Amino acid sequence: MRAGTTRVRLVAVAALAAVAFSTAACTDDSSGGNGASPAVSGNGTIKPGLKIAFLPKQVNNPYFTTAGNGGKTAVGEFKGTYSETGPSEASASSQVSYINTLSQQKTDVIVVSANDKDAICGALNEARQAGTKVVTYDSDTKPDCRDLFVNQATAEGIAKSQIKLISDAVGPDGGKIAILSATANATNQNAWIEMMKTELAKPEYSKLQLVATVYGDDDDQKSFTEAQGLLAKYPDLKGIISPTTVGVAAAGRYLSGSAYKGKVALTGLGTPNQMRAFVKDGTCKAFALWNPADLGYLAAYAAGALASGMISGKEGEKFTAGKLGEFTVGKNGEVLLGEPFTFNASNIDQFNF
Ligand code: RAM
Repeated sequence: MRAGTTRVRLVAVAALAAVAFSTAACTDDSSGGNGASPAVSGNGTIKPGLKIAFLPKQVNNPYFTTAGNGGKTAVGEFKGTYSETGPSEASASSQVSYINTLSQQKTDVIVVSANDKDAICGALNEARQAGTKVVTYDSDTKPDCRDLFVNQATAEGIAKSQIKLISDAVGPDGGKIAILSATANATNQNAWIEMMKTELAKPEYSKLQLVATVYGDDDDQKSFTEAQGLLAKYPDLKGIISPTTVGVAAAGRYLSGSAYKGKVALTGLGTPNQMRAFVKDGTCKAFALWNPADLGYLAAYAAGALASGMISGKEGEKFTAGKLGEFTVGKNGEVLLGEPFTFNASNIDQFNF
């Protein structure tokens, strides 16, 4: 894991250093097929013709559209067939029927961001028994329902960045803060929130008091209403952390149109395109994310390597993910993309996703 992690970090740092942020500068990166990147790992070649289906938490979310475009590019490079399908709501069991259909269609790999770590396990394991491989990306299931998890960043890394960002934005006097999350079952947000609580227990954050965690369900309107509700209940709130691209944009919209603009700090995990206006008008000084296109691209290569028998999900296995380079499977079948990146007024205009 170490070597792989270091390599991944180098790749991430290199990607972030230049205008590049790799595919970040492109809104649609789906040309595929003409890539210079060989679909090769240390252990063979990805088979052409694989059917790779992306199943995001929900389809009407720009974050997942960008991730899917990265996946489509990768699948094009190794001459497979890419598809995307999924629910319009990120509720716990909304993905089950899609998994069943994909399995019946003899999909080689389902690449899924799980709305619930347990609710889709039965369907995924049935699909696996029928010969489909399962890669989770973005939001994991229990490890025994999938072959690999492609993780965007460690929960510790994300939590540290979120707490540092809210602490800097609120200022040295600290005060009450709240979290506006996605759905109550989301594996990824729940892991991050748990680590944020650990981080908040550190002495340097003793002046920050987490008073509430609420859920906007990755629904724009519900997230807006929840942000409004937080301020109604805690008028002396000093900051909101929203570790979801849907939530942080909705909270930005609420705060920027309210008397709390510039008074209540906002940070979270957002896309530059959804947050640009709120950074420019002073509602949000800084927020974080990784490159969703790279996450999808890496997940697709992992899927291809898995379905070609080049890797099986065991710790220490290595594979090459096209332009992103070599990755190593870590503990619990986890592959790590890199570290979160911070966006602020000085760099946000370099990004378009
Ligand atoms: C939303 C989803 C996704 C999460 C991002 C940060 O788009 O909840 O799972 O990773 O936010």
